[in-house]
Amino acid sequence: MVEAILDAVAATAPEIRRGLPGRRAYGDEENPSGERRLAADEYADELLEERLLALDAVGSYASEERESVVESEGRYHVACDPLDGSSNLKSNNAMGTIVGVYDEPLPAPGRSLVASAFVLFGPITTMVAASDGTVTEYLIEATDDGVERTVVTENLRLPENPTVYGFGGRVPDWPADFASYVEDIEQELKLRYGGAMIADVNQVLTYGGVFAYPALESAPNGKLRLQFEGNPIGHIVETAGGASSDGSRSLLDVEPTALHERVPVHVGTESLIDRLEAALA
Ligand code: P6P
Repeated sequence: MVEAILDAVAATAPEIRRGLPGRRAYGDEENPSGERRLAADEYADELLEERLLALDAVGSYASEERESVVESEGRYHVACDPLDGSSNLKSNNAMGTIVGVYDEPLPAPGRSLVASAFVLFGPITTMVAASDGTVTEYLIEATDDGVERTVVTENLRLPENPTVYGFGGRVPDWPADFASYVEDIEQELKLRYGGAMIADVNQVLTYGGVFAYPALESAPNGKLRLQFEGNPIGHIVETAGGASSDGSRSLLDVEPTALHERVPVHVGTESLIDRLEAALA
């Protein structure tokens, strides 16, 4: 059942990627988080809604682009960021799709995730998926016979020694306690920040380190959404042997209150997340 959901997301990826070149313009509407919506955002959202709700396993579909949940009959509840980092389309940088498969109606706690995945539209298209306690990386290719999902990394784990960091928000908008944490980290690691969470998190999964879109003075809950970004990415990083935090607890332990609520997101090598929580305590 869960595999069918991951298969559908993988099968839709090449079609989303092929649709990007002609959809770089902003539409007239904003998403429920008040962000301008690209034609590509709408396109990816409509494709994923259609493909996922067609599955017997899917009982509801929600996305960053829609105000409310679309109900159906199946067991699992899917939360999507159809095109995370879509503002990178104009500059031709990486972006992709985030999916969380919850076993409870949305908004749901991260602990009810049975699978999480992101598709990364980089130089090649890959999918990183956490399910059954392990993280797997796949190559996604469109072939004459359809879409192939080939395992390239089994039991993906963060490296022992961290190398990279990437922090969102503007430096003057960082609270003093986070800024002091950054002063230490930037002495130790290399900056890797590209404006699409999943591309930056994939650097952390590959090289070890920490990604954060923290609480800001102007936005105490940060920018990223718990249901569509924080929970699935936190689930993937924790399953890969790392840690996640909203600043004081695992993202998966944050009790949800609203479908589009924002949460400060910090994910990466466990020792770096421990140091972050000590700095914000
Ligand atoms: P900023 C993309 O819009 C996103 O939701 C995340 O993918 C990314 O980490 C963040 O926002 C980028 O935000 O403020 O750097 O443009």
